Amino acid sequence: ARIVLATHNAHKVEEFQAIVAATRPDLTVVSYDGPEPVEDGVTFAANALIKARAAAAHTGLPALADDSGICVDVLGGSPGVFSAYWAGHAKDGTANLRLLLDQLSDIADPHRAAQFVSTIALVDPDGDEHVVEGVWPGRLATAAAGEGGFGYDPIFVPDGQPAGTERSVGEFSPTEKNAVSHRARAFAALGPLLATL
Ligand code: ITT
Repeated sequence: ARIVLATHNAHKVEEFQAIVAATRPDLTVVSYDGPEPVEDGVTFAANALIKARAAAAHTGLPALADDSGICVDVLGGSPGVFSAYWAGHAKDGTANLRLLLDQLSDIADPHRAAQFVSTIALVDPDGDEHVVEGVWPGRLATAAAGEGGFGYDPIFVPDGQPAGTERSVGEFSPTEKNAVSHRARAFAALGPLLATL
């Protein structure tokens, strides 16, 4: 089956292509270069639906959209839906992560808990709509490390790594990240819904 991926973020496209190839090779993911709707929702789900509806309407294909971000406990879940623009209007990943590190500069390790969240909307051209979520728990590092991935990856240290060997997602290979990321978890949660396409 063919499915359109409603994102203009090249990193997300790359990650979805890899996740789909590894877990659902029967699906063909088509990229979307149509109009970009205004993302004025206040939740990940609302924004994911806005993007998926626009792409489904424009292409006539089932559409997937991911709205995602980093949620820091001690900031009450921020940056959250504002992750892409945390340091201003430009989508400058380095400025965003620098600001977040500054905001946490007085916070000691046990209180640096954070999670990456990916919310995926699946919208059928007939109007069927579904929303699923994937969460990747961890904590914020005190300095950026690694060149891999995008956005906040260099300052996010996922849980579950043996003590003394902990790395940021910026230090993960794409294969490592795409096996366990918030995006991979959300995509896996779509499973049965994709079977019907
Ligand atoms: P589209 O709306 O076109 O999909 P976008 O980059 O604007 O692209 P979002 O509105 O969902 O997407 O913003 C997500 C932001 O959250 C993204 O720009 C990063 O700053 C951050 N983010 C999301 N997933 C991430 C990941 O896997 N690693 C690092 N940062 C991530």
